[in-house]
Amino acid sequence: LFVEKVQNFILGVPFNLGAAVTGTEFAIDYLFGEYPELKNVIELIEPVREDENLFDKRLKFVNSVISTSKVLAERTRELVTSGYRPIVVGGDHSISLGSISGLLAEKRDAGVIWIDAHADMNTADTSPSGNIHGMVLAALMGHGDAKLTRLNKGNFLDPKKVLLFGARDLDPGELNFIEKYGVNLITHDEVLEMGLVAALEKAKEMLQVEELHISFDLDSVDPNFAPGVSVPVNDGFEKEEILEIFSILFENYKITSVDIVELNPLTDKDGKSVDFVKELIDFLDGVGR
Ligand code: Z70
Ligand code: MN
Ligand code: MN
Ligand code: MN
Repeated sequence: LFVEKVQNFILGVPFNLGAAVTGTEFAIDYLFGEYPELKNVIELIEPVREDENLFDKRLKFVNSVISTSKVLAERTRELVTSGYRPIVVGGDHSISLGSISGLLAEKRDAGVIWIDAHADMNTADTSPSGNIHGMVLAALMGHGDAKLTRLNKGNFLDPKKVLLFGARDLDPGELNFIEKYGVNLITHDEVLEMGLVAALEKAKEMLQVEELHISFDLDSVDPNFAPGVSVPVNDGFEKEEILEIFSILFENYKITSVDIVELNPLTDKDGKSVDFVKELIDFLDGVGR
């Protein structure tokens, strides 16, 4: 039996304006420095830098976030249409507004698993920071400032098709949001209680989708193993657990696309995080259908 494998196509998006701090804009150069062979396989998406109202503390750098996400959405859509599996390496998590909007334009019924210490489900009204990387998942479900929600042209994610997995640092507004809209949630504590395999079984019952996008934020990993992130949170998954999660997801769903975001070279130690991102890229090369 010959089953044609979906080819991965890696996009690098060296963007940081969705986050509070500098660093993730150097992530792709960092990867290329450590692993020069990746220069041949990663297509760069140049961030777009727009004029900004620097007094806007509710939606920081919103124009640049939107313009960059538009370019990424267009490219992601083209790749999905052509039968590829886009692997989007960030860059801060705001770029998922682009990758997921591009995916949904082509595959309206796809679901999303958001593997992250955070929920990224604030709106401009609830955000403690004004950083858009903390708002993108809400925007993709159609909530928040119209500048952000417009981007995916009404192809909003159904909260029932979204699963937040491994969260361990939720803001009050995000907890409200999850409850109000019925977003699926399995916290990191729940994963520890249940065990990883049982947690992913539960995920399968919750997420009734065939096609799934994996949005992986590196800060879902314990900072002891992946310190190179912009907003570290204590505890979290071990690297092997992330690989196991990915393996099981590839067994349970057709994985349409993947984000790997928030790699920050300025906070990395001994290349731990960049090595893990490379390991993940290699792993994705070997799995799937
Ligand atoms: C906080 C906020 C966040 C990622 C940090 C932090 C959000 N909830 N997201 N790192 N990827 O500012 O909204
Ligand atoms: Mn995130
Ligand atoms: Mn995060
Ligand atoms: Mn731990």
